[in-house]
Amino acid sequence: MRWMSNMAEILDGKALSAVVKDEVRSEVIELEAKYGRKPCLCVIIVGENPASQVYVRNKVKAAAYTGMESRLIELPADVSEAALLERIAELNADDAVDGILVQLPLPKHIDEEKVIYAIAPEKDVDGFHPSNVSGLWLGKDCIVPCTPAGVMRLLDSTETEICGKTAVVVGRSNIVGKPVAKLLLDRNATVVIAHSRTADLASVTRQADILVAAVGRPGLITGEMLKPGAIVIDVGINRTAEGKLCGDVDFASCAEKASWITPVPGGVGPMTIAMLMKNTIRCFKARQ
Ligand code: L34
Repeated sequence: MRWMSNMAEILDGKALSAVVKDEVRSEVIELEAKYGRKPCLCVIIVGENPASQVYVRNKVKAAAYTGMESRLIELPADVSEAALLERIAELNADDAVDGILVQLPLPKHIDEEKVIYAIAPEKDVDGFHPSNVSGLWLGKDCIVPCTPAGVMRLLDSTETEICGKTAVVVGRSNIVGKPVAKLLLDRNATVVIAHSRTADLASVTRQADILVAAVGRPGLITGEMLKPGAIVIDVGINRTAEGKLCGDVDFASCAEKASWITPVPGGVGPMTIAMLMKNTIRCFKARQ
């Protein structure tokens, strides 16, 4: 219960991700006892994008923490599309592998869509394959992309009713904006999707009881664009010229208006990784 206060509570994604990873860790023990093997996640990284290297390292570390198996496949930036597709085909056929993730973005000479389509849907821990995307939109029980799943888990941790609330999602990407909007709709929120062409963004965001920012524009959302008491989830991960991480939300001004707010770093990023662990467990179970 919160009493009157001008400052938002911090929605601590790092702490919540630890809870989720501990859930997975217990489950890995049970699954190994039951099936005689551990879930196995395979992560492919192409090239040496420093941000991707950090994220992938965090994924492998998280897998190790949960006790599941993991493999890291590092391919050179000039690997051919055909060679990458061949590696994916091998992993699809490998019964010891439960989850396959190809870290995005890929070098320009590789067609990301082809790569995503090549991953067996039952091993698609990102939930990016069209068969999982269609499942999500048709209301099937299917693999939900990690970042959107993490956003929902963060919202649930506030124990706020979502049903009937107005949720504004700023951003319409296939990997965040669109799936988050669908998940909020499934919880009976009234959902608005705003984007770069939205006229008078502030008048839209001021309607939001729940605001999810996923556009990749540092500091786009400021306190004056919020309804007092809004829950603010910042999916942005932008790097300043000095290499500092910042979100799409101007934290200082928004923290004075919001009831809850995620920090960057330490908000959605760690939750993305924790939900990847959950998705790997899910794929493992479905393959048994
Ligand atoms: N295939 N590609 C695929 N799946 C994904 O789910 C991703 N994503 C996005 C980029 N490409 C992908 C990620 O893994 C973004 N993303 C991601 C994962 C982890 C973190 C951020 C983005 C993360 O760990 N963030 C930390 C800070 C890390 C740092 O210091 O740079 C945080 O506290 O926000």
